[in-house]
Amino acid sequence: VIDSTKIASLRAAFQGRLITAPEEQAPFLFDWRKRWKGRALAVVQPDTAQDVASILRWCNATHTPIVPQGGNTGLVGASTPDPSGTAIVLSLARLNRVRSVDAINNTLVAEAGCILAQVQQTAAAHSRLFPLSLAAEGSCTIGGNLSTNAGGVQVLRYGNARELCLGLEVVTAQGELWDGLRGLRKDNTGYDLKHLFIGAEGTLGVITAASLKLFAQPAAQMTSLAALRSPTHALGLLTLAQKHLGPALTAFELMSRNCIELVLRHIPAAQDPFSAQHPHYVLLEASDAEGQDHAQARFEAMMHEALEAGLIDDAVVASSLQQSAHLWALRENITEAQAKEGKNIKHDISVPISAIDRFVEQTNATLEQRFPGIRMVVFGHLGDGNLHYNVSPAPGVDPEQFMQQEPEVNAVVYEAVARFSGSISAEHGIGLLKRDTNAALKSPVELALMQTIKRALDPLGLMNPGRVLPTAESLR
Ligand code: FAD
Ligand code: 2HG
Ligand code: ZN
Repeated sequence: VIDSTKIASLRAAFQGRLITAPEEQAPFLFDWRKRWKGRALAVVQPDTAQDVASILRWCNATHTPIVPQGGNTGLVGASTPDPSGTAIVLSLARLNRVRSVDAINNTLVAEAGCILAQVQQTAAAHSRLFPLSLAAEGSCTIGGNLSTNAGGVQVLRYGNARELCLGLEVVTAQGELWDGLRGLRKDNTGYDLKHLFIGAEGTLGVITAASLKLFAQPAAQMTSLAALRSPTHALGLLTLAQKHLGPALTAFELMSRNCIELVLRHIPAAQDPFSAQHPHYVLLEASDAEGQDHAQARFEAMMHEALEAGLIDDAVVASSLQQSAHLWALRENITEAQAKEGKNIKHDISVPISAIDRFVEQTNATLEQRFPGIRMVVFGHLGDGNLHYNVSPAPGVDPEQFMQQEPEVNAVVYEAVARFSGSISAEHGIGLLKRDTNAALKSPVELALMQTIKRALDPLGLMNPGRVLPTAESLR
């Protein structure tokens, strides 16, 4: 039951855009995978950080839970409300201004609702690079990227969202505005508070703006798709590429054949550049500071050695921006294609890079034996030791029945992750999807420290309740 008195009082406290009509609220209530559907008291779209602060003060006074939302592209069920209808969705979409660019300091201050692609374009307009890059960049926001500590395809060279942030502006759970937008590379003045809010998935406060690091744009780039036999060969290629290219190696993405098949089936413009099929592929990108000839000579020397050493069976090297975009499309459309294929189970694991081939070999074997015909849709950021170790049902298997096996599939994968001293969430976060598994795997000391931080910053438990950490109720 929607509380109309409460909505009237929110409307009075906040003069901005308030969405209460069910058809207008709908896109804010579902997650990208359409896995979680909730209800909200209202969707609130403030224009300024001061508006955010006044909304949070109202939420404190009325004990109303808050679900911050950026582009709603998160994959772990953290950006949509629960079915109770008691929370507000706080959409940051209208806080979308780039406040300043300092090309000498190599910094850019963006509001939380800026779309990632908009920030990349603004940096490029100043001949600078903002290197965070992921397939959702046309709709995800800087606030969401920082709140999930997003990774993407260039972490290998530039680090994840945390490493790209120098300062934050935050509205605390109590509704105070903290201006921590310092653009400093060095600042040892006590606890580094921004790191509490980065990766917190909206459970500690609301990010309203960020000071971001910019870099020099590369003078030239080389993109190649290499076909190879196994993840072990891919590790050999990674070592070789790092030896030849050092920090110029900016992306190293692994894909199993099933990934390419899904993209070819569901993405109309996609084309297989090879005439034969191969078990695995690696998309490599090198970014060179010196220019095209230098880039090409170094890259081709490396690929030649890889062929000679039998690490790769075939390769295409893009000779135009358009060809490079086609190769990247095979990689960037896997998530979309797997969703079009139907229900699937996702894992976003990391293990030490040196163990990745053994992890894949052993875990594939167990899953294929336990779930005959299961399709391993394995891809991701091999250079970071992070794989999207996803699975789709065998053709013909009822999707609902397959999803009922999720706990069993997860148990196999997470046992292997533990055996290889890995993580169950490398870059997507915990949200609702992995909350209880994470709580079971963390040491009691680590979990208690997290709960202490949560209680200190959000004593009423209003910030994105039930996400990341179990609530008292869910533990009962
Ligand atoms: P949302 O989904 O809206 O929110 C995510 C979390 O952040 C929620 O907990 C929300 O409450 C919180 N939040 C949002 N804004 C704020 C704020 N201003 N203050 C406080 N909390 C806030 N992720 C990767 O890491 N790497 C990838 O390569 C990658 N590729 C993807 C590809 C596709 C096709 C899709 C659909 C998703 C992909 N993701 C990837 C996941 C997702 O895009 C990222 O997690 C992204 O950072 C989420 O940004 P968002 O603005 O959509 O956040
Ligand atoms: C990617 O690397 C994303 O493309 C999405 O992190 C992963 O679909 C997924 O599981
Ligand atoms: Zn990823």
